[in-house]
Amino acid sequence: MFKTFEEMVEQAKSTAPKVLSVAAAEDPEVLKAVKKAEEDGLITPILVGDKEKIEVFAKEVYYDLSNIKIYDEPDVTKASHKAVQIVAEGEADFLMKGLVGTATILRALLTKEYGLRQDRLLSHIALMDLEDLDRLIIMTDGGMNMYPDLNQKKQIIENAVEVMHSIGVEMPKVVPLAALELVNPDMEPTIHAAILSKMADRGQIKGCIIDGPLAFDNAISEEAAKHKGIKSPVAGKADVLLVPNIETGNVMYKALSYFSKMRAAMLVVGAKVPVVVTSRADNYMTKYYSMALGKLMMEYKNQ
Ligand code: COD
Repeated sequence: MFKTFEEMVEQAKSTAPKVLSVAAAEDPEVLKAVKKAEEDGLITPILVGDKEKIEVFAKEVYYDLSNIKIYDEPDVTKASHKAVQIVAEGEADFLMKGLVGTATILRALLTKEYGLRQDRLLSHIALMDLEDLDRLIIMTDGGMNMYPDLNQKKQIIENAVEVMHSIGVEMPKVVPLAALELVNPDMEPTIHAAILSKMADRGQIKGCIIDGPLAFDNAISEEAAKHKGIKSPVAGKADVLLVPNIETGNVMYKALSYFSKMRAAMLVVGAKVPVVVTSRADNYMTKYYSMALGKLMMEYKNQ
């Protein structure tokens, strides 16, 4: 089980590089991340995008592209489809979003003909390494599913649990977050949380322990839970935080990244291969950590 990103990266480095197809690679932070991941033996890149710009930015970040395969496609939608096709045809092992909107790359990924979709929901996870926490924690879904219903929340949890298993957490503790710890019939997230907990108790969701509703403080702080008299196997020990909607997840992620010392790795999971999906504003190390996690996840799925 990895407790820090250093351990995660070390593990990812210990196996042969995997081929990564990068959609719209014309961005200095993307190229810096790809360069570092290549130098560290994590990946072998295939770049898709505006070749002229890729070459200009590569010079800026001192990246020698002479041995790198580049597909010239200045249109970001077409570049996204090309990058997905490269994975679908087996030329690359997994996929990364570069300087393109999340919805654009996700639509390319969801295109049925490419065959990367499976019969399950795709969802976004952010694995976070927080300075004041002694473990890695996932927040989901702050990037793909906007207003998930109960069935979608079940699948979002299952996807996050699979990622936790891939980093060695055998029985992750999952908290469906709400604004309080009691079921309030007027607050849907509390009702969903209670049902999801019961579904896990009855074996309808496997490989994890779920208990909720809990508020954020009681999910991550044993002190806070104790203070409120909450008795729960997951209170203060959450490995996975399920947020009720995309806004909560997006705001939580951005608040943590601006106001605390946080490192993050982000993927869309649930397809045949993991997809590195970071915000365009995320720095190169977030993209690098995401590649490391993507590689581990890919290897876990292929075991
Ligand atoms: N998993 C599996 N299949 C899906 C999913 C999913 N999460 N979402 C849609 N599909 C399938 C549908 O069943 C359908 O067959 C096809 O894909 C198209 O579905 P639509 O019409 O609902 O798809 P879109 O293109 O309108 O929306 C899909 C997006 C992923 C683009 C959309 O959900 C979206 O824009 N999400 C938010 C992304 C975003 O802006 N994030 C920004 C925060 S960083």
